[in-house]
Amino acid sequence: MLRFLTAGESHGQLLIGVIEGMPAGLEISVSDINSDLARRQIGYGRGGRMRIEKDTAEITCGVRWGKTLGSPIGLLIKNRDWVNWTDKMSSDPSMSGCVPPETRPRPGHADLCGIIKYAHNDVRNVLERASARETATRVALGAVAKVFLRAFDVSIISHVIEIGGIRAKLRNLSLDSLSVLSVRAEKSELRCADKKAEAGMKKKIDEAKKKGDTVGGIFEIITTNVPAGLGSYSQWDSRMNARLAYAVMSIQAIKGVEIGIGFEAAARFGSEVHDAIYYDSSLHKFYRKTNRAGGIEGGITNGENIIVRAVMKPIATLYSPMDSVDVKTKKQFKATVERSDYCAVPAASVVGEAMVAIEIANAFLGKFGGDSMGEIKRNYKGYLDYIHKI
Ligand code: EPS
Repeated sequence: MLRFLTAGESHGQLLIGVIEGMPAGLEISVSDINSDLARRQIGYGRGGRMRIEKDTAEITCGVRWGKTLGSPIGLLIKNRDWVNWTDKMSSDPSMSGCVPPETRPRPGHADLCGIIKYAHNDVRNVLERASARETATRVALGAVAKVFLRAFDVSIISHVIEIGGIRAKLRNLSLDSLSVLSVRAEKSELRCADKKAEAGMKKKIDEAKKKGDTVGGIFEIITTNVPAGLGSYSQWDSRMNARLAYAVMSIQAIKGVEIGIGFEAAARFGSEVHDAIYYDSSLHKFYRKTNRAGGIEGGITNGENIIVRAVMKPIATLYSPMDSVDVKTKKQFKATVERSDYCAVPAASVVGEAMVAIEIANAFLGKFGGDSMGEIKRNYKGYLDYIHKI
């Protein structure tokens, strides 16, 4: 089983991640991780913090001479902004009270619920960990899962399909055009493959910025070459759709997740929702001409691409803040203004890739598991041989 933990505050010294369950013998280099960390930082509409940080990871444990040992892999990412926060975020009790507490919670953030729950009197004690800065660690750990999946030719791409109500027109892409989609998304400042929509989205972000407001959107994650048979209907928490939804829903600011056509299924006839089954005898393969199920039926992958979409709400920190209540005086005030982004949907799509990678790698290891890459490759080959003989 693959599992991971992250630790670290947004303006603390560093972010830490540990992933356990990766087999021995996987070749991994820090550049595999750093390229995804850089992708997470890009995006039109991001705030000042991304000009300070240049996220890079150090692999501190679990890898020797470029190969995993089979032991937990530890990663750390230093926060460059820490130099501006050393006293304010110090663990040293003598620094206590060096800045006054933040007492005006921002609607939509964890601020108020967090101070109630943990009995804090300073919103900073909540927002530091609730911040989406934590997703840098997830992306780093997800990059390890992606490297693992790549060894089995499974790849994951993402792109932004909507920001501030402006929608890209790119549905129902075939496998051939997926690579075009990915190249276009990687070139776009908004990770959007539709140039016209991208221009409209930028205008929306500019409008939000002018008003001191923020905008959200929708991104899509497509995983290709996943074998049929991951996940199971046999228990609620084995279902692949449920596992992916949980993983993606856990990303900060995500308010909804769809698999395949998702919510659209509500308005269609069954014949317009399900994917008819065909068999290609030359390839010894079952296939579909449509993929409305998003690659999952009965909680099990069916061999088609896995399609997950997620809705990100607009970021909760507004430069024109909403009404709030000072938790100390109970007087009505405007919420605290923290430096933040106007739109972080492109970054969230990279985080989505990481969470999907971890969950699919987890299911893959559950089915073909072994302690070394060689063992898993043997198991996987045996399964593919079986599938071709069905
Ligand atoms: C983030 C770092 C943060 C924010 C953003 C994500 O930096 P700072 O708070 O120092 O400006 O840009 O965090 C939030 C949106 C949030 O709600 O906390 C990052 O590294 O992604």
